[in-house]
Amino acid sequence: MIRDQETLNILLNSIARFVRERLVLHEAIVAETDAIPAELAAEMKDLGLFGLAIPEEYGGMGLTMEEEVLATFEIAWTSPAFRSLFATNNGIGAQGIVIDGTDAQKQRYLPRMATGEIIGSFALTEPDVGSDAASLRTTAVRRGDHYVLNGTKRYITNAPEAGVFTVMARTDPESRGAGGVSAFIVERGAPGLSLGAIDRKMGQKGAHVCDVIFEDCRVPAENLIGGREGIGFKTAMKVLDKGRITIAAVCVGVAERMLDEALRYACERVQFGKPIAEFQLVQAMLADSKAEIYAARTMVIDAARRRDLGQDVSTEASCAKLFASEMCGRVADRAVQIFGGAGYLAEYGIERFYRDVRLFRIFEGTSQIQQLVIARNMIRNR
Ligand code: COS
Repeated sequence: MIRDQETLNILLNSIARFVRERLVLHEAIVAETDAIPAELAAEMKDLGLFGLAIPEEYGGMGLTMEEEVLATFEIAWTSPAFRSLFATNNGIGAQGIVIDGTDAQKQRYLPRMATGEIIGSFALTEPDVGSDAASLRTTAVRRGDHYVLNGTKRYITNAPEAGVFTVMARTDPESRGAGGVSAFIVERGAPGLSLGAIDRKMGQKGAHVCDVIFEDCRVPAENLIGGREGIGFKTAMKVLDKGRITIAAVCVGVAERMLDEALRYACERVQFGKPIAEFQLVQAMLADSKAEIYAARTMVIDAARRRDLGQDVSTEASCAKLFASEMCGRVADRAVQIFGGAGYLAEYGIERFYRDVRLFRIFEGTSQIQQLVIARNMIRNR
């Protein structure tokens, strides 16, 4: 749902200008140094990017899902690592509080997340628990007015920068499944919380991931999200429904960028006496990419609109994430192919995107998990 097209256009234009005039210039240096310059982070804060999807009453922009995906298409016209810095505040790092938090929890954390003063992070995955998220082993035991957490979380995006974590832990040791899981807000300084070394990754340099370790970590009972035990897995799934639509939007934006680069190169690169864009086999790669991006874009907007209408979008979110992330991989592969030898060289930048986008088929649910969610919902709703 778009509330006011004119205001939205102003926002989309200012994001597009910032991305193209500031971020694109810094792509190579961010990849080389594995760090986003502080002045760019400050500019992101000034633009309000940390609070795009945080409700206005807590200092954010309160974008609807449709508005957010349109903004995300623009944001994703560059290295995905830039977006990663503020994405968890709009997505998985804050939405547990937005969706299921108590008023007091919202008041305490969301305003600082909306400004970017603190970074939020989402801690679900563990060393032995990935796709089968409901079997997580981190425990949370109530002791008076505190819970004591023990366990390790793995591949946690933005953990090195995070000021606050949404942590899924098992409060009911008798239950091995989803019903025994609760969600907690854990502050960075909590006694017993420590971080592992920053992981070295295939791509998305500048975005950081590490383990989060809880050793008798004391968390105030008032930080139990929603104030109720046993609903944490559902909170995580609701957060991921939204997250999957946003990741699909990122896939569309990055794919558009890669296709733009491939088209430009194909029009400039001359072989057999003419630009390679004039050869039909190259045209097929360009055309297939264009059509698939259009399809993914349309799916993302439809899923977003349905979520704005309050519909259950578990199926649509998974369809969009599955199709868009696989599409993005194909577009990246074709872009490298169109660039030929140059596509394999770091200086042209296209191989960096090829590595960056590989993650989209894995995180926030692998393609195989999306297939499983879609098929299960089909069978259930038959
Ligand atoms: N919204 C609200 N509730 C949901 C939900 C959703 N989208 N999806 C599931 N639930 C509820 C179910 O209704 C069920 O509730 P009841 O017990 O009251 O019936 C409960 O949550 C458990 O669901 P389910 O039985 O489907 O859980 P499973 O363990 O069988 O499977 C999958 C869940 C595989 C879909 C889930 O673990 C998953 O998404 N895994 C991937 C995790 C992931 O994306 N990790 C990425 C890391 S985060 S970046």
